[in-house]
Amino acid sequence: MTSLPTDALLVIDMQNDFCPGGSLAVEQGDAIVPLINKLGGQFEHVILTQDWHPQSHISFASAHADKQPYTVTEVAYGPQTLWPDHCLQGSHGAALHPALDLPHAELLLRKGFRREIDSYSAFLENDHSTPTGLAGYLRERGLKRLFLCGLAYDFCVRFSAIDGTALGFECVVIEDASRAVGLPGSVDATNQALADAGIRRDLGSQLL
Ligand code: VGL
Ligand code: ZN
Repeated sequence: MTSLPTDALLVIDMQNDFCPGGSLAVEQGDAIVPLINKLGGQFEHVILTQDWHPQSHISFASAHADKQPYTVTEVAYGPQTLWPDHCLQGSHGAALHPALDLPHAELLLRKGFRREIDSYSAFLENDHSTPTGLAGYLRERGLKRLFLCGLAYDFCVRFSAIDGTALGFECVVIEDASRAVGLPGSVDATNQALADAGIRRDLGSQLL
């Protein structure tokens, strides 16, 4: 495909901790790296996100008494899924996957750096009100249509696409360039939420 000067590829959280061997490994998380690299070559504008948590982050089960990873707890802004410690600021696990080859990426946006608020979405933190600044960046740069890929399909890709759409950007999720954590029901819920929001899912192999 020929991407427009107003298109951007948004590569979500392609980090070691979300790949096999990492603390919150997504099955086959690393298998999408070659396709993402190829897609990157088709876009003038590439933006990366990086999950970037401090010690004792609110999303870590270890930061709560008697809580296990992959359960849900109630925090000030509502329900929050708890995870193993992951993507600690400056750690190897938080680093981008070494085979990711997108040297022309224009922005690396870090999120989830406030101890008290998690951020799945690249636009709004999990309180649904604290902005990350990405919408302003895209608007100032005249970027209007986003192709989303990366990890994880059912969390950060999902909520980035939903919030991006609500904020006025046309979002397309590249399904074969994403992989899901796959908690019970999470993929079905994601497919439904994307459909309800009118968000198109496409195949990267079709875009190349
Ligand atoms: C993510 C769980 C916790 C993601 C980040 O990138 O989808 N999932 N932190
Ligand atoms: Zn996280």
